[in-house]
Amino acid sequence: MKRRKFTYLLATMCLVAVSISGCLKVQLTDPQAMFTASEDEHVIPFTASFDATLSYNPNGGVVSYLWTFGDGASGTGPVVDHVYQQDGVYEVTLTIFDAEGQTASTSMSIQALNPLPTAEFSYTPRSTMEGELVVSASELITFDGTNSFDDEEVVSYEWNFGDTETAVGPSVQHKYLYPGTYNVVLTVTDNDGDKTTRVEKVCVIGGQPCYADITGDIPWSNE
Ligand SMILES: [Ca+2]
Ligand SMILES: [Ca+2]
Repeated sequence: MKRRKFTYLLATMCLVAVSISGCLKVQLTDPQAMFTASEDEHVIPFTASFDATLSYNPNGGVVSYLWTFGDGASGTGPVVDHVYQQDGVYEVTLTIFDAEGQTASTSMSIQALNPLPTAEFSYTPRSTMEGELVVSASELITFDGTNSFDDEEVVSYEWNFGDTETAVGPSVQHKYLYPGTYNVVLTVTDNDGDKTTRVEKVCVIGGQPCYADITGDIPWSNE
């Protein structure tokens, strides 16, 4: 009975000791690095603002903030701005320092997105008939996509003329054999492999060739 009481007392003492040391251990001594970003995904170029004022140090203030933006640039201070000029995925790292030289770090990924290319094209010769742009069957039409553009470079131009025929190149020629309305599709690809498509209806009429400078007074339009 006495022995049991002693065991109980010993266990209680151990528990108390563990709680005391546990309490001492729980006391935070390390600084904690934290930050927020105004943008974590955006089309370039863009400015991202980073705010580390949530960071704290239990033993006094944070004395300095060091940032690396993942693209070779760095900065200091609790709040910083950085401009991303090139697309890619960047790792932003914040390191904070306290007065005793202790440090803490944290990181975040920033996605800087590639701007998509823009597809534009025109075609000649063409005429206006009853307010509609038309081209003639059996006439050689030039499709020109050179007004397409990108923030860097358009590297390919693919054409689908809507009559099962296709072509490749910035400026191409095509002849429609039969009258009708065709969807011409130009797909441009930029140097990052991103694509944009433009679709335009082309109205093909039978009869003789007509030219872009003839508007409204072509013989068969007055019938
Ligand atoms: Ca790019
Ligand atoms: Ca681009």
